[in-house]
Amino acid sequence: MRTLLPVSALLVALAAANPAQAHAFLDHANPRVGSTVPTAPRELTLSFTQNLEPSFSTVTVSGPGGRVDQGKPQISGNTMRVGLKALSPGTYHVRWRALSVDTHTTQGSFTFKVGGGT
Ligand SMILES: [Cu+2]
Repeated sequence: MRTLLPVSALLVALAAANPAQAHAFLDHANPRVGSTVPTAPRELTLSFTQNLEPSFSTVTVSGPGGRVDQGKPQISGNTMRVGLKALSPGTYHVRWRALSVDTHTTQGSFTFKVGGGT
């Protein structure tokens, strides 16, 4: 019976340390994750589930011809925005890394496609 106590205490501690929105996860993006857009977007917007720490949050976008993002993203609250060069039709790979205000780092990637119109 003595060994059961520490285990249940640990479970309670884990549950308490893990509230519903513990980290900044990607909530939605524009262009949307996995989508095909008919015309080339001029910017990429990522919205997270938590506010971001601007200095350590980054995003890169690369496509058939290499990197197409215009460098440092603008970050405001839970939103990260980066300008895009003129995109030709093809598949684009987005890689983001976010430091949330609670100092946890998350990262992820997804693709979207710019249609050729034919
Ligand atoms: Cu967190």
